[in-house]
Amino acid sequence: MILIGENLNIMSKTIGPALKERAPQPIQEMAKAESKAGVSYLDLNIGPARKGGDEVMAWAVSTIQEVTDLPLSLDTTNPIAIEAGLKVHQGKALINSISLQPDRLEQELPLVPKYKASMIGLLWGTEGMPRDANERCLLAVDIVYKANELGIPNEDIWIDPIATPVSVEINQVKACLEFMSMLGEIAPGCKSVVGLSNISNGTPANLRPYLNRTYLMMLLKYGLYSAIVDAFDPELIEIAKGNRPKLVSLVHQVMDGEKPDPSSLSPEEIKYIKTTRVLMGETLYSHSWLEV
Ligand code: THG
Repeated sequence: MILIGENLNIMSKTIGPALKERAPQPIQEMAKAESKAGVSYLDLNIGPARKGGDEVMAWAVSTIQEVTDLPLSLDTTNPIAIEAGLKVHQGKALINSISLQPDRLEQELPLVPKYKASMIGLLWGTEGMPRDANERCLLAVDIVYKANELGIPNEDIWIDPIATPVSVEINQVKACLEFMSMLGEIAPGCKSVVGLSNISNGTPANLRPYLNRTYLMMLLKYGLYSAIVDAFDPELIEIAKGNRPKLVSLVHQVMDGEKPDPSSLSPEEIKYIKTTRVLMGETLYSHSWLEV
């Protein structure tokens, strides 16, 4: 599967100030470190960037592409900044993201064919966050239809069902999985992408990787194509590269309702089983879910 590194992010303690001060070094170091970790795209998240977003984006894209050949995922809600980034980007960029708000669609959708880019279709509608898998389907059909009208082929549309924190709403975590199982039928040929770290937002830092990795394995059951990830979680990268087949099949067994014999399992495997049950909504989430 395709991995998109999330670490070039305005929220980060090193990257935020570097973007503001136009300091190339921390940004180039991060880009090189993410490339070395094995991701295929670099997400460049400059936040809403309402003022001067175009200059920051153009500068950051050029700065990053001086040290890596990887394509970038241009992550901001400011359409002017997106276009400024596309203008200087070498190779095929990924626009992150285009949602279904009419003004955003109108401004941003034409950028996809104009710059021969691909796009993340974010399933966020006029009424905000979709409530369940069915609302996600309606939004997906809508965005694919509107993109196709402009000549954008399905292979250039990466659908993002929006992953939400497990500590906030377990039903949304389940809805995102359920939607993934339906995507292939409602939008054949489209790709899929999930912001994996969202799932563990607000949970203890040392436990976040268990949630991120487990949700990844669960989404893989439904053929997830790509994910925006912490490039510096080596175990997550191994899972994504297909190097943990036994663990992945264990998680899938639990999803199918099987009850593996605990005496045959390692303590590490038991942690993943517990986490799978939390993300399925079978066990209530608490910050100490691995202890119970
Ligand atoms: N879908 C799409 N784009 C997205 C998201 C998505 N872009 C933003 C986000 N979600 C994915 N990127 C991140 C980046 C960082 C973190 C989570 C998601 C994160 N960072 C740590 C924190 O905030 O605690 C550490 C920050 C740091 O580096 O210091 O959790 O869903 N299309």
